[in-house]
Amino acid sequence: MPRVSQTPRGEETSYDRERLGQWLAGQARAEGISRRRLLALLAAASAATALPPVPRAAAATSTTIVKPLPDEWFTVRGTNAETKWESLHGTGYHTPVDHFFVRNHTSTPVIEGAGWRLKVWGSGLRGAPGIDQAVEFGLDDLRALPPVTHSAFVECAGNGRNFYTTQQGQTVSGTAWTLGAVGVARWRGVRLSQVLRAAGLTRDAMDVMPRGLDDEYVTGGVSLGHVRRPLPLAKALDDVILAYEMNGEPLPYDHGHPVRVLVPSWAGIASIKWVGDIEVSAEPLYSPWNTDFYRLFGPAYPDGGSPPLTRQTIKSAFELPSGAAFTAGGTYHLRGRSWSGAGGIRDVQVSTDGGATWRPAGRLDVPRRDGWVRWSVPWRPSAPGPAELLARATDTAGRTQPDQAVYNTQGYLFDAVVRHPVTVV
Ligand SMILES: Nc1nc2c(c(=O)[nH]1)N[C@H]1C(S)=C(S)[C@@H](COP(=O)(O)O)O[C@H]1N2
Ligand SMILES: [Mo]
Repeated sequence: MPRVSQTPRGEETSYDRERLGQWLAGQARAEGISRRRLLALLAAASAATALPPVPRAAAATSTTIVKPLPDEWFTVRGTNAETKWESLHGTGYHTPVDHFFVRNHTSTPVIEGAGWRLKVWGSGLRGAPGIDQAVEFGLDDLRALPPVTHSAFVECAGNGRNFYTTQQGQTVSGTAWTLGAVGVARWRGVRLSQVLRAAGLTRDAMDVMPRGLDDEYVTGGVSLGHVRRPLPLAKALDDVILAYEMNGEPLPYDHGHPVRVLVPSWAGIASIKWVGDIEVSAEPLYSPWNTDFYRLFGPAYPDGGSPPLTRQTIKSAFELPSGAAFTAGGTYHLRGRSWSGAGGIRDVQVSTDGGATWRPAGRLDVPRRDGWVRWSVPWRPSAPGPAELLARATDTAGRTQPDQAVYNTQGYLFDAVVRHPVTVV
């Protein structure tokens, strides 16, 4: 019997339990993953040891990114490029496209808009078309639909991962980002809901899985296929955009040209770049990106890991390099930004004495969901020597950055207050 299986936000756990139940009952499909593998992953007693190692990207001097990556703006980490926070000083609310971090599993494909087609298919559509009978949309078809514009961050779930190690002494796998795997842009495109409805969405639909046109991701000699991650229908119909513009320009190659998915407030992996097809399924879908990756594994989490990650956590960053130098007796305006996946930022406290005393930073922006707040605080360092700057944000949902982030093996969702070292001379 047809059934609407939408899960409101905030109920991801029950959503996950339901889809796992369906999967075990043989109703779900998990292309590229064996049932045994999934069972081991989801039900085994020691999830952390069952995890395959996530390769650390080798240090690379050449990259697979199209745009220039000047040293002043980026730290290159394997196939990825992290924005240097000090390079955002003096830029506006939106991260300039040429400063925006890039997270590529493989490399940026150069795909022209003219020949590009989006294929929408699956058992959740009228007539249950296979990929060969997919409903197709060209870029002009999307542009003919009413446009929407939304400012939102894209942030890698592993942003801040390096601090699990440097600040908490823990070993985690994955790219050793500091805080620069985040940017806020003004995205323009069409609502995914509109495209899904035009494609013949039915009440049976449950999961929506966009897939990228970049190369298949190969790790440990095994191809995991094209980058893809299912979204629950409720989120897909809520605020997800198929974006073709970023900060008023056509989407750049590195950020998904001609069209990317933009999933506001969720982990960056949800925002599939270079989208080529979208499967709409009446059964729960699995990919490595909602099973092996982008779940929390570790002593604080259930066997088999947490439900798939959804919203991002809360963070703050100073627009300063690590080890920035200040002159004793000088007056400075320390600037930074704070953001959260759970709401706007309503308060930021700053300490310039390693956490002994705190004072409120002046907010330069109103709290905005899916965005960040820029802030500023005056500082007059007195004594020469090393110092630590700290910023602690609170969001409109009442979350405050803790002193310690809860460990997970892959170092996702770091939310603790970061101790930013500087020197007073
Ligand atoms: N097709 C495809 N989409 C992708 C990725 C990818 O490698 N391939 N990386 C994801 C991850 S992990 C992140 S954090 C964001 C990064 O978006 P950006 O490179 O535009 O900053 O894209 C996501 N979408
Ligand atoms: Mo990411």
